[in-house]
Amino acid sequence: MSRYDPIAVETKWQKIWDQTKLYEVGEDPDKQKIYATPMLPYPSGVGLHVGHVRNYSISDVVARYHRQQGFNVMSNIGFDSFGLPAENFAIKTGTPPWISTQANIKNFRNQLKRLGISFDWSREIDTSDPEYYKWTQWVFLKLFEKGLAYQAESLQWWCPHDKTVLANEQVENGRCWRCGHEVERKRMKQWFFKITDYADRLLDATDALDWPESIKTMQKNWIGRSVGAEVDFKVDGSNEIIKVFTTRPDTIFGATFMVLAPEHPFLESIVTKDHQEEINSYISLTTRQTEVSRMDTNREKTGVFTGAFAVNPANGEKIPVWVADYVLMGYGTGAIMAVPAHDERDWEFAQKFGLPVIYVFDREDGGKNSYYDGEGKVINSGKYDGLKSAAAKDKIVKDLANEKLAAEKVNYKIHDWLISRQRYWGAPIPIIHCPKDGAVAVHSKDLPVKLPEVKNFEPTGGATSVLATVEDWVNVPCPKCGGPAKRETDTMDGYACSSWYMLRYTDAHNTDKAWDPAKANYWLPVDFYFGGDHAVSHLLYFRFWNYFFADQGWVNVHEPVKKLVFNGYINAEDGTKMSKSKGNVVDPLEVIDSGYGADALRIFELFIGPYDQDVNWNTNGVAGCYRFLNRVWTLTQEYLANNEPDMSNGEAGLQIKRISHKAIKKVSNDLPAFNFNTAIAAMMEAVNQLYKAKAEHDYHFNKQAWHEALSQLLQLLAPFAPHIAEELWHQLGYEESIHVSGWPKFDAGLIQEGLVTLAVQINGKVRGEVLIAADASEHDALAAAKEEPKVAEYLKGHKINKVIYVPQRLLSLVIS
Ligand code: ANZ
Repeated sequence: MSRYDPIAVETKWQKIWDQTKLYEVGEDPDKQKIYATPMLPYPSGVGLHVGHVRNYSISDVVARYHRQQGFNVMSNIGFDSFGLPAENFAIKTGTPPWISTQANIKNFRNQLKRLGISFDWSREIDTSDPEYYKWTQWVFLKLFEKGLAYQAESLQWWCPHDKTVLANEQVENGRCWRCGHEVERKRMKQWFFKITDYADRLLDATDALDWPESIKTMQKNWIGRSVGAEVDFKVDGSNEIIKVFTTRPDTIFGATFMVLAPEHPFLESIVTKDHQEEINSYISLTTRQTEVSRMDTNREKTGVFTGAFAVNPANGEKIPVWVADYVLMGYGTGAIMAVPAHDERDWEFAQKFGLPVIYVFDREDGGKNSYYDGEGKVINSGKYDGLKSAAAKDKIVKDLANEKLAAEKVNYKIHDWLISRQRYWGAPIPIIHCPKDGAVAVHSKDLPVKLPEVKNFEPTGGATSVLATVEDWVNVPCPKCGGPAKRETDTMDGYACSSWYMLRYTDAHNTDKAWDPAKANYWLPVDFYFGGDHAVSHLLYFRFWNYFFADQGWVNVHEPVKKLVFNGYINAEDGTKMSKSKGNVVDPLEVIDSGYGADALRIFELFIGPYDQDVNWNTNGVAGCYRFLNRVWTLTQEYLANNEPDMSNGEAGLQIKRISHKAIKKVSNDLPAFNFNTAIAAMMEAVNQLYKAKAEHDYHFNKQAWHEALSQLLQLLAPFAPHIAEELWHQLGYEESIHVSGWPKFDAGLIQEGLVTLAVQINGKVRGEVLIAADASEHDALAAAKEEPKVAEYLKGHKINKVIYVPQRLLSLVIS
C-alpha cells in the first residue's frame, strides 16, 4: 500500500496540468463564464508569505468549485512590478530594478506554481513589460485627450524618505503607505487624473455593489459628498472677500467669528501689524503637524487672532477673524464661519478663547451649556425666525445668492488622483513639453515611451526623477511643431498600472489594442475579486477607469467587479504583523518542503478561521491538516487493496452513503457562502465516520457504495486540496481530471434527520434494509419492508407467521 507523499503527488500533477493546459480558457459563448481572480501582487524581494497564500487559497477554491461544475472559469495572475516596492528593493540591494524585478517575479511564479493555484498562466502579465505599459501610457493619452489628465500646481504630500509626492490615498495616518515615514507638504506642479468628475457616479453606485459593507462605507466616506453653500464674508476695511464653505447656512446668524487655515493665502494681507509676529510663529508651528492629527477632535484647540474683522453678510455684524489649525486648507475653501453654539470644534474654541456664543435654535432640552449640532426651529435670526432648519437653509442661501453673496455648493472630500512620481521605476508619462506648444501628447504610434536603462536610479530628492539627467532620452522634438522640446520626466505611480489589468487579462497578448472589446465583454465584470487591502485606493481608482472605459464604449459594464471577497490578515503566531524586519515571516515553500505539501497548507489557510477575520499563524495547524489528508489517502488505499468479495451488505452500504451525502450537503452549502472552515470541518467529520463504519463492518465492503462515497468525498475535497484529490481520483479508476468532473449531488431522502435504517430479518437472517421514520409504526415498517425488492423476493409465495418489531433497529419476520 503506497504512502502519502505530498511532494511527489503535487509535482506530478502540476506538470500534467501544465501539459494538458487544464486551466487555460478561451471565450466560449455556449458556456457560462466565471471570472474569479485575486489582486495581483507586487513582486517584492521577500517573496510571498503565508498571509498572501490565504488570498490565493480562497480565490482558488472559488475558481475550482465553479470550474468543476462546468462553468468556463478564468483565474489569472500577473505582477504589479512597477512602483515603490520594487524600486526600493532594487535600491536596497543595489541591483537595477529591471533585473531584480524579474528575479523576484521568478520566485513568485515558482511559489504560486508550487501552491497549485489554477491560474491561466498563458495570460500572465507584468506591468513593467513595455508590451504592457505601452497600453497604460495609451490610457493616459486617452484621459489627457478628454481633459481627465491634467497638470496643476498645489500643495502635495511628500515623503522625504521615498523622495516622491504621494496621492492622498497613499498617506495613512500621516505616514507614507510604503515606508511608514511621516509625510510633509510640498508645493509642486504635478499630474492628476480627474476622478472628481466621476465622484457622483461612483458614490451613487456604491450601495448597490455586492461588496462588504465596511469597504463600501470607507469608499463613501472617502468620496465624502457634502451639500452646502459657499458664502462670502467681506473683510472689514479691505476689499478681500473670504469665502467659506458651510453645510449649515441655517446657522449663519450664530456665526460669531471666522477661522482661516494657517495656509490660507489671504492671511498675509489681512493680518494687522500688531498680530503679525504671533501669527508667524503659529504658522510655523502648525504647518508641521500632519493633517490627520489636525483633524483629531480630541486635540486641545489652538489659534491666534489676526486683528482683522469680517462682516457677516446675513446681519452686517462685524466678527473677528482667527487662524486655527483645525481648519484645513485642503477642504472647502480653507476658511469657515464658526458657529460655537452648534458645532463641537467651534464650541471648544470659543470656550477656550472667550468668544461669544449665540444659539439660533430653539432647543427642546433648554440646555445652554453645550453645543447642539442637531436641527430645529430657528431663533435669533431676524426674518427667518420660526422657520425649520431645512427651510431656513434654502431661504438664507437663496436670499444671499440674490445679492451674489452665496452659491449652493457641493464639496467632496476626495481630491483628484495625483499620479506623477519623481521616481525612476514607473511607466514614463507620455508627454513632451514644448516651449511653444506646452504639454503635447506623444503620438500613439510612438508608444511605448520606453524607460531608458540608467546607472543610478536613486531618487534625486528634487522636483524631477533621474530621467531628467538622461540627455538623449529627455531631449526630443516637439510632436507638434518639431522644435526642441523635453520629455516629461515624472513616471506614473504603480496604481495606474493596476487600474486596468483585469481588462488586459481578457486579451493579454494583443499587440494592436489594449484589449478587444468583444473579449472584455465576454469576461467582464469580474465575478469574484479577492483581496485584503487598498479599500480607497486601488478599489476606487479601477472603478473610475472602468467607468471611463465604459463611457468610451470599450467595455459594456461600468462596474468592473461584481463581488468583492475581502479577506482578513494572517498575523505572526504572537499576533504581530508578519514582516521581514521582525523575522517572523513564514515562507510557504518552507511549509510545503518540510513534507506537509501545498494541499495541507491550503487546507489550513482555509480552516484557520472565517475567511474575513484576522487570525494568527500556527504551524501546528498545518500538521493537523496534513494528518487529515493522510487519513483520506489511507482510507482510499485500504479500499483499493481490499480483495474480499463484495458482500453487498445493504445496511453498511446505506450507512456510508448517508455519510458522504451529509458531507455533500454541508460543503455545497458552505463553499458558495465562503464558509470554507466549516466546509472543511464537515469533510473531516465524514472521514472520521467512514473510518468508524469501516471498523464496524470489518472490511465487508459494499464495493460500489465505498467507491461512490470515496469519489464524492474527493470531489468535495478537490477545490481545497487539488493535488491529492486528483491523484486518488485517478487511482479510483477515472480518466478525466477531477477538476472538470462535476459537483456531486446529494439525495435529500438519504440525509433526512429522523430517518433510521431498519434491518429486515427473514427467518433469522438479514435479507435487506429499509429507510423509515424513526417513529414508524409496526404496520408502516412491515409495509416498507414488503416494498423493498430484495425482501419482496424472499417473501414471494410465503406466508408471514410472526412479526417482531424492535423500533429503530430490526424487523424480524418468520415465514413458512
Ligand atoms: C458652519 C457650521 C455650523 C458648520 C454648524 C457645521 C456646523 P462636512 O460635512 O465634513 O463637509 N468646515 C468647512 N471647511 C472646513 C475646513 N477646511 N476645515 C475644517 N472644517 C471645515 O463639514 C462641513 C462643515 O465643516 C462646514 O459647515 C464647516 O463648518 C466645516 F453648526 O459651517 B460648518
